[in-house]
Amino acid sequence: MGVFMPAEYTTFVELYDTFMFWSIVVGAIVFAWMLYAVLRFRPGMVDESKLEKLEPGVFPKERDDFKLEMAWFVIPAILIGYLCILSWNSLYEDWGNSPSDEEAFVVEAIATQWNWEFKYTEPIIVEESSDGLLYPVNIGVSDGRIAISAGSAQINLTVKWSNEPASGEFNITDGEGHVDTIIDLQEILEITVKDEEGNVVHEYTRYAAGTGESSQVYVPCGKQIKFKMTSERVGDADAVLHAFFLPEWAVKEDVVPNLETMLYFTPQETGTYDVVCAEYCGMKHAYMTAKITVVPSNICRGDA
Ligand SMILES: [Cu+2]
Repeated sequence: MGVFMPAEYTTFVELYDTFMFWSIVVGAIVFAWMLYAVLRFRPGMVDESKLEKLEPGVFPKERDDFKLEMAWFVIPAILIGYLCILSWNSLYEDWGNSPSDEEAFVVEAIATQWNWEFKYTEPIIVEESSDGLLYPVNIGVSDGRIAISAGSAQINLTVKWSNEPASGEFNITDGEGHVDTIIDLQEILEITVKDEEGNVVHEYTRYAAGTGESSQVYVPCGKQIKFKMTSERVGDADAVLHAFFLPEWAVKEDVVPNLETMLYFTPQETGTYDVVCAEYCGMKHAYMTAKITVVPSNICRGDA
C-alpha cells in the first residue's frame, strides 16, 4: 500500500474510501451550488427593485416550504446515520473485542522521553537467509544443543553463537553440524552462519520473554498482536503523555504515565513498518520513532 494509506486488509481502508466518496459527492453539490449563486446573484445581475425587503431576525412565514425543509433534514440525516453505523462497526471491530493475553502475541512497550522500548512476554525467533542462497539453513535449538543442517552435502560453514555470558563457534561440514552446550533460554540467543569466504549466509536471533530492545520490535505474521503500553521516567526526563501510532494498520493509542493502555491488530504481510509518536511529548518528539518488523510464522509466511 502507499505511503499515506494503511494496509488494504485493515477495516479502516473501507471506512476511509466510503467517507471519501460521500465527502466528494456532498462537496461537489455544495461547491457547484455556491459557484452558481456567486455568479448568478453578483452585483448587476439582479434587479434591485424586485428584491424582497426581508427584515433581519424575522422569519418570512409566507415563504415556508415544509416539503423542502423535510428534504434537507431527512436526506443528510440518512447519510449521517449510515456513516455513523459504518464507523461504529469499524471501531467495534478494532477496539471493541480485545484479545486476551493468552490469545494474542503480547509485547510490552515503554515510552520515555524520547524513546520506545519493547519487551516480549513470550519468545520470538527472527531468522533470515541472505538473498539468493541456494540451500536451506535449518537451525534447531534446545537447552542443551544447537544443531544446524544446510541441505547439500558439499557445504562447509562456520557458526558463531552468543547467549550471554556464553558464546562459541563451531563448523558445519558436509551440511551438518551441532554443538552440545547449555543454552539459557531466558536470554537472547544469536547465531550467525558464514560460508568459506566469510559471507554471512544466515542469521538467527531468539528473543526470550523479558528480553527486547529499543527502537525495534518483531512480531509474528498472521497472529493477533497486542501491545501493552505505559510511559516511564528516565533520569531527569519525566514520564509524559505519548501516543503509539502504527500507520500501516491505522491504529493509535495514547501512552500514559501510571496507566496501562493497549492496542491490537493482526498483520497479514511480512515487512518492516514505522512506529511513530503521535502525541507531542517535548523537544525530540519528532524523532521518537521505531521500526516494527513482521516476521514469518507458521500461519503466515511470505510477502503479499
Ligand atoms: Cu511524542
